This record gives sequence, C-alpha cells and structure tokens, in this order.
Amino acid sequence: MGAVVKMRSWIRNLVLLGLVLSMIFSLIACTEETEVTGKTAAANDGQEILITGLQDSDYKITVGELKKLPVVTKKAQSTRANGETVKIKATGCLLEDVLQQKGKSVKDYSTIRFTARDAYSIAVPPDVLKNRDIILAYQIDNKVLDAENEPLRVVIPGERAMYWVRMLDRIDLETGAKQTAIKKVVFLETAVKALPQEDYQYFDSNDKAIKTKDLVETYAGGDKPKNIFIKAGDGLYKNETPANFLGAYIKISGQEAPKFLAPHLPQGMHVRDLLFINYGETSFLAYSQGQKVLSLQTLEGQSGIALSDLIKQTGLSRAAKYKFNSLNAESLELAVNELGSGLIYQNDQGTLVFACPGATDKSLENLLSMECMNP
Ligand SMILES: Nc1nc2c(c(=O)[nH]1)N[C@H]1C(S)=C(S)[C@@H](COP(=O)(O)O)O[C@H]1N2
Ligand SMILES: [Mo]
Repeated sequence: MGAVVKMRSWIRNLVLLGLVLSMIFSLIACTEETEVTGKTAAANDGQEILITGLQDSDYKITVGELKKLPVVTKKAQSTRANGETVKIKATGCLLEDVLQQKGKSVKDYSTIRFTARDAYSIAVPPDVLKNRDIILAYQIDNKVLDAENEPLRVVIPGERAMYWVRMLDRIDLETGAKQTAIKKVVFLETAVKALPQEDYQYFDSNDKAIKTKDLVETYAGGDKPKNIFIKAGDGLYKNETPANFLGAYIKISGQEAPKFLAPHLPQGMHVRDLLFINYGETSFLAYSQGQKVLSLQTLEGQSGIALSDLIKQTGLSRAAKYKFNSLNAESLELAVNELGSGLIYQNDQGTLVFACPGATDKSLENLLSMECMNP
C-alpha cells in the first residue's frame, strides 16, 4: 500500500516536471518566434505622438488610438536624393481622420511640420496638404514597425520620400507660414567675403563653411522670421524652423556647394546646390546656381544673370527704384525702366559685377546687394 502511494507520487512528480519543462520549452519557443517575426501587433500601441495647433493645449494620441480609426493601405514609391528607390506598402490611418475627430481638416492649415525622434523634421506645404493623402503608418509591408520607424511613419503617396518621416514624434499644425515680401537680394559669394570662414570636414574633403547665424546677423537686420525658405538648383523648395536653420552652416566650397548642412542635422535635411535662402525680407542668392538655372543674357560679350528673372525667382518686390550696393559701400541707384539690360556677371577674378549700360555706363564691382527703394 505504502509502496503504491510512493510510486504514485513519484509518477505525479515526474508528470509535473514534464509539464513544467514543456511550459519552459514552449515559452522559449515563443520568444524565439517573436524575435524572428518581429514584435507583436500591439507592441507600439502605448507610444504617444504630440500634436500642437489642434487644440488650445497640446494634444497627445497613442498608436493604439490611431488603430481604432478607419484603416487604409496604400503602396507608395519614391526616389531618394541619391537616386535609390524607396518602395513601401503603408498601412495606417489618415491624418485627416485624426483631425476630423476634433472638427478640423488638413486643409485648414498652411503647413504641417513633422518632427522625428532623430531630430529629422520637414514641413509639408499647402499644395501637398490640399491634394494628397497623408498616412500615419503603423505597419509597413504588413509588418509592425521596427526601431528605425516606430512608433509611426508618415507616408504621402505621390510625393518625394523626404516627406515620409520615420520615427514620428510630433506634428505641428501651423497657419500663416507665409513668405514675407522680399525687399533685398544679397549675393552669397560676395557676402561670405566679410564673414568668418571655418574649416568644414566633408567626407574626405576639407571645405570652407560659414555659420548661417553670422550671415543673417550681418545682412538681414533684425528680422526674426518664423520660417526660412530654401530653394535648390534642382527645384527642391522647403522651409526650415529658425531653430534648425540658425544652428547650421553653409558650406561654400567643394562638392555640392553652396550646401546647407550641420553635423547634428540628419543628412536628409541637408540641401545641396542652394539657389536662394529667403530669410524674412532678405533673399540670399547664390550666383553659382543662379547662373545654371536662371535666365541669362549677354551684354557686350559678357554673359550673366538677367535681372528680370532674378527678381521673379527670389520674389523681390516691385519698386520704382532699386539700389545696388558693393561690398566696399559704393552704391548705384537705378529706376526700374533702366534695369532692362542690366546684368550680373562674374569677372575673370571670380568677382561679381553689376553692369547696366545707359546714357552713362554704370557698373559696380563686388556686388553685395540689390534692394528696393521706398518711393
Ligand atoms: N526620422 C527620419 N525620417 C526620414 C529621414 C531621416 O533622416 N529621419 N530621411 C528622409 C529622407 S530625406 C528620405 S529620402 C527617406 C528615405 O527613406 P528610407 O529611410 O526608408 O530609406 O526617409 C525620410 N524620412
Ligand atoms: Mo532624401
């Protein structure tokens, strides 16, 4: 009798041990499985996104809450600046549906700025807001987002991948991010001659750079714009926050110069081949790019940028009179009807010259700026 009890408890212990072991094994198997296939579907549900400009106070929404909104899935494809293709299938909700919950629409805003956990940030302009779907994706290619993408990735099918912000952290809804009227064009090549130039290590090259802060403090008066507009020679047009802009550099020599960059800004935010930077009422124009993409005209065998296109592209205001200033504070005033054949060119020494033939020939070396005169 005693032996049977003993034996039974022995068997019971063995069975228990077996159970425990199999539980441990299945647990291990489970963890192994999640490591192979990625995180569980709900892994990022508790993560929060901050939205400003939607309500009086900051508004926070979790990934889990976004999942309760209607689900959209769309394929999108775009080329990176380096020519590679980014191709993804995005599953998520529409930003429009998030705003609709609070009685707002994407179209109510002039700019929406997305900022990521790696400090990447980009402003989406009004024409994109009006015409495109903005997806807040919590799944890409049917998978939960990985560390490079979580908690959300913005995807705007049909637009370039620079808008597809990974690791989304906050959304700033802005109204009135409008470009103010330009009153003065400052020529970058001449302007940098009077600024401190630093060595800037750029991959294998030792280039020169100026601080954007020095540039605007020297030439843009006391302007404090809320947005800084940047245009590149290839047509890229974007705007930057004062915080991002004023902590950066313009590399003025070497590859892709002039180039907006900073060691602390993700490379996707760097802008190569700058055409102009509009900072408040001042437009900083790079002659080197202007010469490639603006209309040219020829004057007495010299080819240079035509003033009419320069005015049009930078948005320089109309005025009855314009004043041209040189680096050494010489100046020249011209009535608008005298400008027609005016030309800005680079002489053999690489110096910018303004020339305008008239009754009396007029020209100015080391051209620094062109400004509107008040009547
Ligand atoms: N958070 C974050 N998102 C980002 C970037 C970045 O640097 N950080 N780069 C952008 C740019 S410039 C491009 S072209 C695409 C590149 O997509 P990929 O990172 O999936 O290759 O991501 C965009 N989203
Ligand atoms: Mo990019």
